[in-house]
Amino acid sequence: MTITHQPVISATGLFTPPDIITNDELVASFNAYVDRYNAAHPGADPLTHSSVEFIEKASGIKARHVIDKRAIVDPAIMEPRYAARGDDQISLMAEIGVAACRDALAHAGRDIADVDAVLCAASNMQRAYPAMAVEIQHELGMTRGFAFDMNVACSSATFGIQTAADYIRAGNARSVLVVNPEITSGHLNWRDRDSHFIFGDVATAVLVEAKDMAPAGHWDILGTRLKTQFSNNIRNNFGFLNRAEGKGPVDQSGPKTDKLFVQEGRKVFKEVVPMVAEMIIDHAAALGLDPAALRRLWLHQANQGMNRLIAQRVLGHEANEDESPTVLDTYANTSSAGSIIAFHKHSADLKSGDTGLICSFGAGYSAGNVFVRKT
Ligand code: CO8
Repeated sequence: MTITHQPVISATGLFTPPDIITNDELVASFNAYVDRYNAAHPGADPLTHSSVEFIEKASGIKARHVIDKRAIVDPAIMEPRYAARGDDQISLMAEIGVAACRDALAHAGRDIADVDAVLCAASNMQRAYPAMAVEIQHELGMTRGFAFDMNVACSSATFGIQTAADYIRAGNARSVLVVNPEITSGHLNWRDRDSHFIFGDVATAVLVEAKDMAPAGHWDILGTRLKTQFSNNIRNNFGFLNRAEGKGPVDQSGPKTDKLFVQEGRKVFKEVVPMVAEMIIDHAAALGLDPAALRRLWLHQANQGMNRLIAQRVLGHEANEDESPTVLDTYANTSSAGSIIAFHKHSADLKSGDTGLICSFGAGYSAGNVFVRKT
């Protein structure tokens, strides 16, 4: 056997929490909260109802999975309640990350003893340290190798895949798990009409390996490219210096707080679509690929309209579901996991030689491309 330094995707894994909140349930609880708030604050500017029709039309989202829906849809609470765990128990983020990793390992037929590294790449970490990745490494039973956390918001998975691919190209690792546990319900403001419908919880994992050890049917990584460009249009000011700044803990008594997810959705839409379309077209040209000939685009799942426009610019025609599949309708925006869920659920039918693109974009701004070819 010849040892190679060519990175491939051997398999992906998915963990989907069983709880589902439909738009109808979400809007009913939001509107009940609004009525209560307005009754309790007669002198304040009244809050306005949300609407199922708006949510579906503006975003394409119909439902989302969450770890536990009870407190989220209770108009008296409107935020998740996940039981605190002792330091001797596995943390929630690690638990769902491990489930996704096990699924990826099973799909690849890979023994954990062969894995060299775990990168936990996600929008939020449950704690500062020890790293979630190290806990996941431990829970998976890895007795060697290394693990660390990285956060590039919605682009965490593609940044993780390039990092893993670079380790393989450099000969520093041969098998790397990139895991994306996204408990977005923790940092979504369920009381904010502009954004309460956007996110859902999930975990995905991608096993990136050297080609010579990969199972049959793996995906060659033809090229990766990353981009960042500073923007305040997607922001969350939650952080360890909040206390020092005298801003106290997260105040969720009202509908607005900058310690949770806040965005200028219209600006994001307008600025990110051209940035991403141009990046894909330039990168395809650099790899000698015709963008119009791409068999499938697994795009970041934030907004159906954004994906329609990006796919149209890249392919040169309006894309159908086969060319640019959607998981946004049932999962909502799952931050870094979105494009990986789309790939996981909609790649088995591709034939040897088919070429496609996994692409993410989001806060930072940040964007990442991973061109892949089915073997
Ligand atoms: N119900 C009814 N009406 C509403 C609602 C609602 N819920 N919300 C807003 N409206 C109204 C507004 O008041 C406005 O009314 P008017 O015209 O009278 O002023 C009208 O609807 C239009 O409002 P918008 O301009 O806000 O609506 P848009 O058509 O722009 O749609 C979207 C809003 C869906 C947010 C859209 O702009 C969008 O999806 N943009 C892209 C966003 C995006 O891609 N973001 C990516 C960020 S995610 C990321 O990077 C990860 C961050 C880390 C995750 C952390 C976990 C939480």
